[in-house]
Amino acid sequence: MTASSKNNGADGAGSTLSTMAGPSGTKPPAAPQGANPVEARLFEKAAAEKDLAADMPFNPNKPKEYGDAARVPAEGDHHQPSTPAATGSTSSEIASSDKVGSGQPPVGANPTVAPLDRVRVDPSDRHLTTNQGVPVADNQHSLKIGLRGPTAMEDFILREKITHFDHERIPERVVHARGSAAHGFFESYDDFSGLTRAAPFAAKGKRTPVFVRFSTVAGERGSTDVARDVRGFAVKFYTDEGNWDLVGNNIPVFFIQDAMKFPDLVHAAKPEPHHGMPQAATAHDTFWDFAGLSPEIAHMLMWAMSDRAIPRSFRTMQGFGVHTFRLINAQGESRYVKFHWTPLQGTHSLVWDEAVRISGADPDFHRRDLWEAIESGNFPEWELALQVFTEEQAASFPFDILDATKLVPEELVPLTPVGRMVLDRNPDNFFAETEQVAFCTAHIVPGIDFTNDPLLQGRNHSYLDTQISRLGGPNFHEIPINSPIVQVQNNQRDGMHRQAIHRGRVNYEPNSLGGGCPFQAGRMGFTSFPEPFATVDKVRGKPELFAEHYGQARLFYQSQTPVEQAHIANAFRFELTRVQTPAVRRRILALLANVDDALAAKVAEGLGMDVPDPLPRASDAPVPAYPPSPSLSLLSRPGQTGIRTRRVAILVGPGVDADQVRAIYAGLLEDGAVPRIVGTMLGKVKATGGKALDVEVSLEAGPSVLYDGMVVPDGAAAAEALARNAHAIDFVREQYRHCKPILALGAGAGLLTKAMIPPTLPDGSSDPGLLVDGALDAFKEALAGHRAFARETDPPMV
Ligand code: HDE
Repeated sequence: MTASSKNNGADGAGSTLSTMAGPSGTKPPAAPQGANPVEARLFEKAAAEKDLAADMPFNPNKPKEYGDAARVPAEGDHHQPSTPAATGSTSSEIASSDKVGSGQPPVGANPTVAPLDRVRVDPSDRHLTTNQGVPVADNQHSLKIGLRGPTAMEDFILREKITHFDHERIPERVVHARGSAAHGFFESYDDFSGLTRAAPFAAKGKRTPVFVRFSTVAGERGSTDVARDVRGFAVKFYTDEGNWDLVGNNIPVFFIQDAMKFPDLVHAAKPEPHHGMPQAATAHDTFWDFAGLSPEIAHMLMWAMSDRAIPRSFRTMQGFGVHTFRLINAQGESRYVKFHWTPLQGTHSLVWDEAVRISGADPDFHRRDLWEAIESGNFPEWELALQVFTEEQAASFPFDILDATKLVPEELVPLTPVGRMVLDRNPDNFFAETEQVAFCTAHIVPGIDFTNDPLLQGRNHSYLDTQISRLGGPNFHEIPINSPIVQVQNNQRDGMHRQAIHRGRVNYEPNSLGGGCPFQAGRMGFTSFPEPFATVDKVRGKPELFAEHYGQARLFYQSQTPVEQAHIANAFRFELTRVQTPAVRRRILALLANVDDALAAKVAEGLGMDVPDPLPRASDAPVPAYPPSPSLSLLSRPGQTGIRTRRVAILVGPGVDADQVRAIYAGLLEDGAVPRIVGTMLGKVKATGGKALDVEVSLEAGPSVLYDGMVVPDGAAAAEALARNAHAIDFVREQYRHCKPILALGAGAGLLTKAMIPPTLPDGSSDPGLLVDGALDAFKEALAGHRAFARETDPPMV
């Protein structure tokens, strides 16, 4: 080969070796002879890059961005690079090492979204290191000048450890700070693609991984689980078309109708700003002041003062999407939808006196319950049902489906079950998963869409925004618990704590230098429902139907059983008694007078006040009369899991019948209940026949409120000994007062007598939850029935 022919192929090679300017010819130079592998790749890369750019002489999609053509988004123009080198950042990426990896570029891949396995850490058989991986020889001492000397500034090991510790906390969620979460799956009952193209509903039996976080709303991160409060019920579906977050509550309606009022609502409900009290409670002046001046709250107050606000367990709560959403199928047809989660465990609640005591005995009551159930393989399960309705149906309803203070009664639109959700795995690490998970109502997938509910529209902004201060920047989607299971490919770059390392120089679209990639997906991507709008003005305000505040509050109250109605009245009495300003109390009574006369009268009596005139109504339209809706009662869903996971205390003292205790213990375990032998203190208790029993929990460490039922076994000496212990007497009385099933056998009944437990119900009939010398099976049945509310009196007699 002559020098001149060699030079022909190398024309412009100098420009390839440089990062600025180059010849105007289109033919790229070949690598000079004897080029090292990196240099050779540089030439290969330059040639391929030029070819790629030349593949796109113009942007063919531009005309499709305008007018009607834009209604059906076109797939972005894109071209395959002839070699991976074309889209790389560097030609030197082929250099490999333990740090940079194989040198083979991961074309078309974003490994930061791989399953959590990639970040799960286990230290077995490993020595301690610094965050830089340097082995730590001594983890007991800081570096000092002499044993008694000052600490050396150079102690980078101490400084790294302390500095990290100093920054371990992140801001808590501004609402819903206290929560607990678990992993699981959603399984579709069928192919529902006629209704929606959303991936989780695409096929019968299809499973989609989920992460679910339950929460209270008002309390701080360390507050009690059992405050009277709404519960969050947030589900993150890791679908194969991206993450879908259904960020709901355990109550299907909300306090307010427009996002503009949310900061006011939350300020009023949170601890009062001057003295920071009370924690996790609405029982104070500012909340009720706001409430009485915001009568759209009436319906929500009925729910929030009901036993829904003191659930027995996260596992015994319903969940609701609250807002009306849209379902869109592949043909682009839209229907309205409301989402309902119904627990297989049934809907069960605490009673208020019990909740107050649990806050002291075990403020982690719900967190522990969820954890224990999942650890023992009793996976909680919910059925997802939809209320699907058309625009025409919606127009015929006596309320506006964009108003989050209204529900769609099941009598108007029945529920269609579509799948089940099972929570079968606890998180490895509370902070990494439960604390860092970031839900957002705007995380939706093709097949789901928003409506114009003004609360939902505001939420769509708020959730993403709040993560930026809570999780420290815009890259929170890269935190492993938040990353989807599908590819994430876009041109968003940089920001605090960026994890992904993008190849190539293309971080914009359209581009030809990256073959047009990542390209817009076109029709297979997310498209918003093309909702038509009439000619309207830009205004601030609410539609007229939003002005009716009482019809559904009345519907809810009047659909409750007498026991539930009594609990609602008592909750109002409790909360308003704690209020200090009479005018605030009076306004709420005036609000209740618009809901139900008997309720208003009962609450007024409890406050030593008269019922004032009803609050003036915001609308002259008649209050719609809804037929009662029995499904609004908690008692309408006893559940299908019997006594599984119910906690039962077997109270023992010296002289107890050990054989009987063991038989009961085994009998309860058999059906999945969790028996515990409860005694005065830990250690052996001498039982009949020279036997001994091991106490598992003391009366002091595990008081009555932590159990769903109790057994007092036979044994005269034991009953007498327990009767001398005030904790045991309290235990029995609280079990009784909280309407829990009690089984007393033989001499064990003596303890009930000492505790002054009435042998019959107040009306003289037999108490179905009080089984003296009853069979274990009858006790189990009573336990499955949860509570003997018929025993309840106000005030309690025991
Ligand atoms: Fe939320 N809400 N919210 N909310 N919400 C938050 O987001 C907000 C509303 C709900 O377990 C925050 O990440 C506004 C209704 C749940 O992490 C924040 C409005 C419903 C959770 C926020 C509402 C909810 C939150 C705080 C009125 C039931 C916990 C931290 C326009 C359908 C999610 C965060 C989790 C959390 C704002 C109203 C449920 C500040 C502005 C209605 C379950 O973004």
